[in-house]
Amino acid sequence: MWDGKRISVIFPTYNEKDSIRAAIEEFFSTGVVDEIVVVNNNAAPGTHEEVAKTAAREVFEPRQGYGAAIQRGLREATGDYLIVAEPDGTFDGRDVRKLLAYAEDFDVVFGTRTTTSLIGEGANMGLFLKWGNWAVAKLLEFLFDTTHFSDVGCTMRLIKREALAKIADGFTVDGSHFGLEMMLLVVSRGVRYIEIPVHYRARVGKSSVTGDPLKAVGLGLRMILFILAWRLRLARPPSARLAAIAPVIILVALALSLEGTRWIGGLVRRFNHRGAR
Ligand SMILES: Nc1nc2c(ncn2[C@@H]2O[C@H](COP(=O)(O)OP(=O)(O)OP(=O)(O)O)[C@@H](O)[C@H]2O)c(=O)[nH]1
Ligand SMILES: [Mg+2]
Repeated sequence: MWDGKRISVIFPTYNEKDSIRAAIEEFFSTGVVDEIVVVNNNAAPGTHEEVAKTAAREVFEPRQGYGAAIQRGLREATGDYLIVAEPDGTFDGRDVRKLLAYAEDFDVVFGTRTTTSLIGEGANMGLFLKWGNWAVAKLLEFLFDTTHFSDVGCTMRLIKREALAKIADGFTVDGSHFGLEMMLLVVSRGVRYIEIPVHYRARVGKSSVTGDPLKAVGLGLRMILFILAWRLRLARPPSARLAAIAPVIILVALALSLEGTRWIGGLVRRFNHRGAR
């Protein structure tokens, strides 16, 4: 309980057999968590046995994917404030109280994993992932004129039950960019939100998404297109669509033209060099 509110934590699980029990114990040890709902998403053998040793409630979601699992958890949780996190050892139970402190003024509190001094030894948040997340977050911030965002991939976040009721009918993504869809729904439906720094630690076991650079780039591109598509769809009146994403088109054109100028310069230099021989 916190401030008279019941607190639920949602842990989607796929490949966290070796860390899930400790994660459940760590989050319960905060003393404020009333319920932990584990969403077993066709998880690794042995996961169920580990969860059974704890006080968490386990539900089974056959529809595969990060988004499908979290949506199920949000439907199952019974608390007033719902906190989503991952049971892979990356998130710190102590951040629960930080999210709750901000819940006094906001209906959704997003975490960000890009705060240098909170990135733990061995955490999967090198330069590429940190600045990649930051860049996509800035695109979202600019195109939707939001408050500060610096991460589009942080699972750890708090949502109040009433805020969830305002956005839940808009969930469509079962896969890895569900977290971004939730952010877009929050910023576009008049929900009060803030982003705050959370710890990000080394993962226990193997990552199935951002641990693979190719998958991470693919996810990043998908997220950029998803944000642009949302911006186009929400442009009012529809004739303002081009204007809505014009700054992005100009930036891309500029980057390409700079690259193009360099390329033409290189050609000219090579041509001159040959002429001089
Ligand atoms: N990959 C994957 N994850 C799922 C699925 N269903 C639920 N999840 C959960 O989604 C979370 C994200 O998966 P991770 O493998 O940790 O990927 P990540 O968080 O991008 O990368 P790291 O935390 O750096 O390992 C974990 O808590 C998984 O248990 C699924 O079908 N596939
Ligand atoms: Mg993870």
